Amino acid sequence: MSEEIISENVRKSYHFCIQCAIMKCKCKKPPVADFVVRVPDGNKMGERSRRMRRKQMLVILLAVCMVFSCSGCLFVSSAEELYALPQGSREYMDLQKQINDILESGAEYSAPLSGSNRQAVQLQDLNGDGTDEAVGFFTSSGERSLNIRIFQVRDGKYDCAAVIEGDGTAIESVNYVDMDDDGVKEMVVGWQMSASVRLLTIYSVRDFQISPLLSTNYEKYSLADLNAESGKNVIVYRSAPEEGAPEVEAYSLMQDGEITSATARLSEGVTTIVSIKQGKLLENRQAVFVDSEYADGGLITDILVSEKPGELLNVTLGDDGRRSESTLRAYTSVYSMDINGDGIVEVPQPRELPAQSETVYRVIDWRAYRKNGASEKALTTYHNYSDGWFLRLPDAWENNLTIRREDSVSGERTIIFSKITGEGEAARIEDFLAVYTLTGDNRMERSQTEGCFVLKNAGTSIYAARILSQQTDMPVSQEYVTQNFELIGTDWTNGIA
Ligand SMILES: [Ca+2]
Ligand SMILES: [Ca+2]
Ligand SMILES: [Ca+2]
Repeated sequence: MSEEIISENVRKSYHFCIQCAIMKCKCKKPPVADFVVRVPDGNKMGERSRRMRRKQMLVILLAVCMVFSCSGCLFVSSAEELYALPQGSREYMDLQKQINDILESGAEYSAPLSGSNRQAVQLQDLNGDGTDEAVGFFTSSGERSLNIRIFQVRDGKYDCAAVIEGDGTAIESVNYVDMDDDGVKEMVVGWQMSASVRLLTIYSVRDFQISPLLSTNYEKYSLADLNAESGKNVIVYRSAPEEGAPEVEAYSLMQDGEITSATARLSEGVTTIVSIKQGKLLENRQAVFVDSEYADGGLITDILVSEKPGELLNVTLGDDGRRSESTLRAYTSVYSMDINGDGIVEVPQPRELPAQSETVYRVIDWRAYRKNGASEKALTTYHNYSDGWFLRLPDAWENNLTIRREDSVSGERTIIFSKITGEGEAARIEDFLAVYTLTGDNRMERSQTEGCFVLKNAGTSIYAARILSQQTDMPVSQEYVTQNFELIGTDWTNGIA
């Protein structure tokens, strides 16, 4: 931000009452926290700035709410207070009053249970006019008690423009997606009908006229964008019938307002879907990668593509059409992902290394797929889950690599990479690289001992390495290790709606 812009700003202090979760709360409870937001001067603020400010305040409020609701340190006493909107503008005060009226009439909030949109009141620009609508989720007494109210800003105030009513015990999830690219988002609502039955309904909300386009049972669903021709897709997953494989159905909304769909099957033996990701195949074509638990153990990946509306193919099913044999693996800690950031999703295929003891160590070959089901190795990693890091391995290490762990020193966990030649009694092991996870009080000193170099300093842990020897056919350098060492992130979202 330039000096000029900063000079136009004024600092405003907002008292944020954690006990009430309300900005500028006027309750008499002692103040718990204050924060300062830098906002443009009111006289110079355009409408866009005002909108940004309102959004900024709401984002901060929701972020703080999430922090406190996730940390187990809940000061707020009810959902009503948790989701109270900032009362800093006429529109929001008006919306808050309308919501209060709804709540005082006996309704309660009924926020979606899962997915990424879980607030009881959500802001979404449904009609693409640049102004957010507010979408509130409630349950009232009586039949069809679940209801979703859409509030639109008209003449500077929020009015209830449409209501979606539904049966069931809860709203399982909600998503907003413009399936036909007409500038108006469709609403995808999962209704929890009973403990085991879910109904997915896609609504058109064009001109705030509610029109159900489709209702279907589902176990899970995801949003995807498989090709330009079919717009954005809603993909529904249904559990397997008694014999056979789980069904997948991809829905597209065509320009004429009709829904078309296509079905495919996951592998026979799939029990539970654990991860759904969209990404590219080697041919640059978009695909959906579905990782599932398999039979009595292991993971299997099914890769789905759609070249045109009304078509859905599982490209990894084997010749017998029963299961995606090439992706089946016993090791279950890692799911398909874009491991090297090139947009292509790779499927992990663990490979056991020659062992030095009874403990088995594995590296992971990450395979990229083609539309015909063939695959190529993209790269190999060693994933150390217990210490939270992984290393991309050079191709030159592919043969003769062996790994062991040494944890004998307190506060120091070590993985040793070695070259192994010969077998059994005649095996010769030459260590060439050690990677340390240092956690003791003296971790900084240890990371600076001779030959040691720091890979990442993560606060309570320092990751460091030492080159132990140079083997002619297992090249290693400080530069290579530093550039190819990564911490395993905690944001491995599984993409399941
Ligand atoms: Ca709007
Ligand atoms: Ca649309
Ligand atoms: Ca990739």
